[in-house]
Amino acid sequence: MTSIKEQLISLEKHAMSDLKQIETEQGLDEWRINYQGRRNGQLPKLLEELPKLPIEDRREVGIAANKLRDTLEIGYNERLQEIKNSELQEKLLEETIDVSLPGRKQTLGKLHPTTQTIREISSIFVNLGYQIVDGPEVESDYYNFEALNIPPDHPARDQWDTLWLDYNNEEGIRPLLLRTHTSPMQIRTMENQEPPIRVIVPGRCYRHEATDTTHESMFFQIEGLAVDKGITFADLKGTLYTFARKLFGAERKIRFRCDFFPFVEPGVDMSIDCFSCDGIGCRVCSNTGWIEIMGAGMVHPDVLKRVGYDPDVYTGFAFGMGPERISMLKHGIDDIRHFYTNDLRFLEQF
Ligand code: FA5
Repeated sequence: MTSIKEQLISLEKHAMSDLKQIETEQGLDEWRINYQGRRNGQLPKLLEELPKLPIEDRREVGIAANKLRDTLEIGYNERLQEIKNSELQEKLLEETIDVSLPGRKQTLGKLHPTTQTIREISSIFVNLGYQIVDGPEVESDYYNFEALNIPPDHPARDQWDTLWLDYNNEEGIRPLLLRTHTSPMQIRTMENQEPPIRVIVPGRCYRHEATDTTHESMFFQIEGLAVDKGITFADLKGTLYTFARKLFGAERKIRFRCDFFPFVEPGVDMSIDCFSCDGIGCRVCSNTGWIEIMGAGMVHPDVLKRVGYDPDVYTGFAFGMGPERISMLKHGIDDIRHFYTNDLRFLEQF
């Protein structure tokens, strides 16, 4: 029968060779339980035989057993360290940053195409001596309609249907609305300053629209107003021709036609020949060959009187244009709805 001493030597040999194969901390714990575990560990089990030994052998075997326990403990700790180091090494390798790789491209935001067009149009008028002013998008019935010669029940209200809001203050309930055009700012400007006036007003407008290729329910307008002594229809035409030539180039055709707006007399609409079909007629221009870009006219004498100006002394012209339609013309965009669907494939082109 092999002696306990020999069994201790064999146990050490096996334990140390097993230890070398272990690659994980969990494996290492299992190894420790197998050899040193209090209940069924191989070393404690062997030592249960110790009391059966003759007294003179016990001391020697006890020393050898303690030595083995230390060896196993040291082996365990060394292997644990090795495993931890190799895990760390792997982690470091995984997390290594290759500094020679090119960086990730950052996409830069830019101005919306409508904003770009508004700025371009505004700068043309600023160079002609116009001032840029701003006005409220939530308007009263008075400024949006009545002061512009559109009393309740006037048929012109039908084409400018919008969203209404009730505003309750000390004077009672006052109807407010989302403005349908920037023309209310004609009144507000004239109420606030004396002629000479040269202003443009860019801003959002709202209408109850069945949207199509050229109509949105939220869109922008740029209003223009010039009031002074001796302003005539020739000034209106001259100013708008100059503007159109600056913006579109001399080759684009321009057309004025009579139109009706209750707050001007006479009234006109100004159109540009269709960019898409060069005036032949297509889906974009509803087969007319022309795209209307603005309404204009001489400020109605009743409007001047309402703000306290003497129409025998002062005259003026006003115009209102849609920058989205102008953007469509300039860039060959065939549907106004692209502007506000937030599709980056569209927006990134500008
Ligand atoms: C008006 O809104 C008048 N206030 C313009 C005006 C001002 C006339 C001063 C005389 C004097 P109109 O409804 O035609 O008119 O609109 C003017 C321009 O706004 C149109 O030519 C078009 O370019 C743009 N526009 C009108 N409705 C829409 C819409 N639903 N979607 C996009 N653009 C529009």
